[in-house]
Amino acid sequence: MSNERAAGHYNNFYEFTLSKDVYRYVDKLVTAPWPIQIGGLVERPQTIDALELVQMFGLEERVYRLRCVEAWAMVVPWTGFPFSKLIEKVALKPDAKFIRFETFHRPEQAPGVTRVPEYPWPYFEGLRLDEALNPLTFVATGIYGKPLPKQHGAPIRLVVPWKYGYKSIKSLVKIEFVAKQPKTFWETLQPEEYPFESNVNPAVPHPRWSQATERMIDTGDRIKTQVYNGYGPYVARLYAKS
Ligand SMILES: Nc1nc2c(c(=O)[nH]1)N[C@H]1C(S)=C(S)[C@@H](COP(=O)(O)O)O[C@H]1N2
Ligand SMILES: [Mo]
Repeated sequence: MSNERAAGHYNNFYEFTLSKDVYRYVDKLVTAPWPIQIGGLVERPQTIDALELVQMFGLEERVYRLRCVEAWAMVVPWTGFPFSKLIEKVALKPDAKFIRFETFHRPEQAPGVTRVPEYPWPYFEGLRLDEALNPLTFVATGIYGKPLPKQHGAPIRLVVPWKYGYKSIKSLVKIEFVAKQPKTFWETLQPEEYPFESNVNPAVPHPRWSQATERMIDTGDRIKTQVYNGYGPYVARLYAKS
């Protein structure tokens, strides 16, 4: 596993800053109460607080690799619950095929957004329904056995370990089930560099750099990147052309 301090001092969270020392800028974020709106193509749309979700589903721990598209990586123990538990609770309508996720938008608490006004805030992401239902897709409320520090996406975030890190959207406030593939934040800005699917793949270089290897943020070791970030046995069948 990666060193806890290193993991919490090298983050991407553009709402606060474009630099990696996010932990210096997060104090003003208010993380409780934290209502999350769950809606769209579901039978039981609802607003649930992050704490209530934890009480409802309980917590388990998962040690996952996290691979940023910028070719750095870490291995961290998340606590949380599988995303699929949430789907059972809201009951999907049959035409729900994708999910759109959204982060908070509070320029007074996260002033980084005002420094890049050309970005389409609030940060948003998306998954196919079958990707979201995969048992690896995780909702994290903690890391290293503690509640999530703000720089890691407090109080609640998504973790999709076989995709580049930007798919793992932090500080979630909205989950919407939809019929058509939603746009994502990075896809809106640079579709060739950050496509919707964005599975980790060492054989497909980013237009501006190789994805063949990655640097571990704590040790500095450079290691080979694995296809699907090493989770192929669990997810490759999602992408097998029939
Ligand atoms: N809302 C939001 N979520 C986000 C980001 C962001 O800037 N804003 N950055 C993403 C990127 S690029 C990565 S690599 C991971 C990093 O997660 P970590 O800082 O907890 O390791 O968060 C992702 N989630
Ligand atoms: Mo990233």
